[in-house]
Amino acid sequence: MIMKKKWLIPIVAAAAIFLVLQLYQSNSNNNTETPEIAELSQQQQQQASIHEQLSNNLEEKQKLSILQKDMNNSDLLVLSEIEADLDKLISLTDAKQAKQQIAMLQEEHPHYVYVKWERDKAKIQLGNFPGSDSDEAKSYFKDAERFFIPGDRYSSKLYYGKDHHQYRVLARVGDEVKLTAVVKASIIPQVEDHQRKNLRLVPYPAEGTMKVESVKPNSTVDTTVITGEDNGNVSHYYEKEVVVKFNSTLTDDQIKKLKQETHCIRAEKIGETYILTSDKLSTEELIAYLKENWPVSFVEPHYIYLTNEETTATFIPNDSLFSRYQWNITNIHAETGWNISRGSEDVIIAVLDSGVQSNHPDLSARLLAGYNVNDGSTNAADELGHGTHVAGIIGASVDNQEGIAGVTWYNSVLPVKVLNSSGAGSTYSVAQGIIWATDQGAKVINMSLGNYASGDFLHEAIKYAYERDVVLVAATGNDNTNRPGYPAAYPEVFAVGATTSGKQRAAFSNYGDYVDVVAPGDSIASTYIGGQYAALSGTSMASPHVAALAGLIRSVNPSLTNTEVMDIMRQTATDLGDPGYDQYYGYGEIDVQKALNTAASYAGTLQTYPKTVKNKLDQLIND
Ligand SMILES: [Ca+2]
Ligand SMILES: [Ca+2]
Repeated sequence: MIMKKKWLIPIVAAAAIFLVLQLYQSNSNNNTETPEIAELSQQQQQQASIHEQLSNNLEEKQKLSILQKDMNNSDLLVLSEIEADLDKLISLTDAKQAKQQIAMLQEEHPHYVYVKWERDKAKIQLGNFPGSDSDEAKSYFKDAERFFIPGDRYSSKLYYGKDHHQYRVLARVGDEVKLTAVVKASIIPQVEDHQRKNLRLVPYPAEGTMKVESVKPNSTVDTTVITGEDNGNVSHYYEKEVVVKFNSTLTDDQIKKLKQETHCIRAEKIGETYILTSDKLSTEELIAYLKENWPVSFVEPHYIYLTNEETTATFIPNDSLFSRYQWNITNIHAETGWNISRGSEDVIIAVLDSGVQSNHPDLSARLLAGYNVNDGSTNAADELGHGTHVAGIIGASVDNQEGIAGVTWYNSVLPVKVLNSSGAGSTYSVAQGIIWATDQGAKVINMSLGNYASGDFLHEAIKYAYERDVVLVAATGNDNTNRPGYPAAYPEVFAVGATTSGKQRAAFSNYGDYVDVVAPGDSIASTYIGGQYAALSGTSMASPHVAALAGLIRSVNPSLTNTEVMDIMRQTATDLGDPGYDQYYGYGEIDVQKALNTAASYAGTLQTYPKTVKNKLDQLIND
């Protein structure tokens, strides 16, 4: 069957964009003159300054738009997950059961600060209602009450509670049950803070310090590529559905009239925008009717965003965010690859990062007890979010009706905390982490981190792992530069750049002759701290796709050596960009299905045959 991945049209709360712009403006750097420029004539000075500003502006604008997209998509992700959670709750008609489920939901996802479940006269309310005393919050509650037809959904604009956090009121109407919830929108500021550092929009730990990816800013514009995905395929939309915004707030009577006249079977309100679904009128008829009879500020089809890729899928997991957001899984042909292998818990993938949230409901089942290199403890809790996101891409529980699907179903994930809460760590701590993970039996190590300085001690640790048959995978960095970053550029390490859903190199992705392959790294949906989900961009997000593939390969054929695993990933990649190997895409984008097919039947090539035999002899001798 043909399956298409779709991004819902990002209906973005205007407030969120405003917030980003505000913060951006207030943080923008005042460029100080360099002595060199000061000696030039005033006119030259002005020109140079304008040129520099333009370059910086373009680079910043691009990164800012990536940041904005990540924030918007993270908000959409969280909203979608909330929809799935509320859909589950609304099917519960027994009050006692509902109470249990709501309590569990609040424990796993603390952002559900208040949930009300009503059926006839039975009413359950759990949690606090922040900002309930504000007129704004009250008006949203009143607004929510106006949605009463089964199938109706309501989602308010974001508002600030007294604690200065943002909240949103949501309502769902089922056949018998009505649900109202208040959800803390903590993901937006978290992702903003995180990605401003990650994409180097704010100054970040100095060079020489290991950090989340290589982040030296690059001010040249000539090598900048524009991502192609914005020009993507937008010609598909939901039938009998429109997105409409009115010039003024509708009264109760007006809403009633509107629903009647459009034969509305479902109304969804997001901020000030409605999505109306009719059981009779076509999209065109709905648009014509609304334009003619109502003061609309805009009305348009409810577009479905599709990636260019269509593939024969044999399995669609039921994870609530999968079909809408996880184009990355489809682009690398993981679903079809899962017919060959879904991984093995015996093959351990270590994640050297900021730690991992050990009790995330979509991740905990895959996690081994971690290690914190900074203090030698077993506490590898993630304060930053980065490591939890990376780990989810590798191994979030698949087909559990929750959140996202990882690339592997069963491989064990070993959290090794080598970065502190600010996302920085030393070359020494990364080296220690590599040695520790190797000694623990990790068969694959993912390193979504790096810098531009090569250290002997780090290289020694890399060699230590490499000689012990570990596959080492690392991100190239986010500066659109060909300056080699480490550990990615070490010859023993498999270097990964990032692609978009349209299979273009991501605008920020570093390149060079050390790049092995590329993998999805643009607004990737994954697990996030606080039992949440976030969409993040970066080569940090690309690398774990490849680490997961290495884990799957070693699960389907444990006799392969690390060099054979790397060869298979290179040889089976889909060539992109200029024909053959090139410095932007390496050997191309990984293909899980092809790689696993090859791995399953791999008997060694002529070149690697002697090594394979030696490896097997060594194994026999050691056994
Ligand atoms: Ca899941
Ligand atoms: Ca190529």
